Amino acid sequence: MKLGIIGLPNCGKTTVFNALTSQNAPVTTFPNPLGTEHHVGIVRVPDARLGRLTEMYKPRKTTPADVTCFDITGFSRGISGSRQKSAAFNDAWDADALIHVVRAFADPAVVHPDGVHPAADAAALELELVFSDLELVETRLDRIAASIKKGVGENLEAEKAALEKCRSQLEEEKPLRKLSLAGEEVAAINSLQFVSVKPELIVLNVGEDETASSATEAALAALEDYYRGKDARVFSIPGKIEAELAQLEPGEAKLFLQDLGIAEPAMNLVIREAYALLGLVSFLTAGEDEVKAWPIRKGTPALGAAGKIHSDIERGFIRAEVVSYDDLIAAGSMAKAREAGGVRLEGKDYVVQDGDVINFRFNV
Ligand SMILES: Nc1nc2c(ncn2[C@@H]2O[C@H](COP(=O)(O)OP(=O)(O)O)[C@@H](O)[C@H]2O)c(=O)[nH]1
Ligand SMILES: [Mg+2]
Repeated sequence: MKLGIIGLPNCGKTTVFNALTSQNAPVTTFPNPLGTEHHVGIVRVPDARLGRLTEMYKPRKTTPADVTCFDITGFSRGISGSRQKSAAFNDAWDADALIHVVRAFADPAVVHPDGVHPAADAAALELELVFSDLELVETRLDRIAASIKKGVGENLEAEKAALEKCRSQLEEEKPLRKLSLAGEEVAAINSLQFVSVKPELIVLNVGEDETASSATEAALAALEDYYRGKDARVFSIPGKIEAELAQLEPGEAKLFLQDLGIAEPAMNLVIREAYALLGLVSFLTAGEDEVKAWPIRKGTPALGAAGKIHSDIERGFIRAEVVSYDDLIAAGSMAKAREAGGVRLEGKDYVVQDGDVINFRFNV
């Protein structure tokens, strides 16, 4: 599952990418006109449960769940009407969910053509996504009309009906994300590379001295107003500080946060929300060797979860021994949880829940 970062030039996409991935990809004060950078990184999902299990098991290794993230360059005002649009739109289409960075920081050293107007900037980029999708719809509808005219369009009616629904939605400047289509309608248009359909999370990138200012409050309110009913949540983070924080050793980062009186980086919340936005939950495995969180799609059965660990475990699956994280912590140890009857034996169809601590029994 992949997160793509989008936003207008110089809004802080690469900065947010660095904060998410602890990388140190180069940031620029001038947008790269060629838009050729394409940073890819791994986002580790912060999970306090891993800390508690690590205290309990003292494993050699602790491994958080992770997802891939990439930094998409090339979006700008008017891009949907230009020929160079393909790379950025393809990248956005390739993502399973989008993080849309919106600039709020004022820094005059960082070029911003028409001044900093977060809600207007966000709306401008959303419109590019909508226009690009509308163009896809219209091109496809033209082809379908031509086929029907030639008498070879009899099996295109379902697709045509679905596309017409999409067209009215997009003509109202609304993203396809909010349009509810029936299963067969979705299937009929699945091959079109729509981008406004992607789940989206908005990150307002605020200046380091602006985290609680009235300007930030106003920008957040304006963004929330714009996104009301569009099914996208809005967060604010001081991107530059978060990127610097992500560069520190864990010990140093902890001290830094203590000095600021903050429990955890603002980015952690964004990451957890993005993880949920991708439709992912974590099951946990715990032993002396390793404590680990495994990302699975919500609704995955035990057999599928077993396959995440190893195809042998899936193939030789016998039972899953499952205890919820809360029951394990309440009991104090696996042995005590077992005594208390908190450990269940589940079959291959059991739907794995977020925070299930699982030991698979298998035979190969
Ligand atoms: N002062 C300040 N500068 C920032 C912040 N976020 C990004 N920048 C600067 O803005 C410029 C553009 O950021 P970058 O991440 O490269 O933007 P991108 O074009 O969207 O990838 C760089 O010089 C960053 O250091 C921020 O929160 N505060
Ligand atoms: Mg960049």
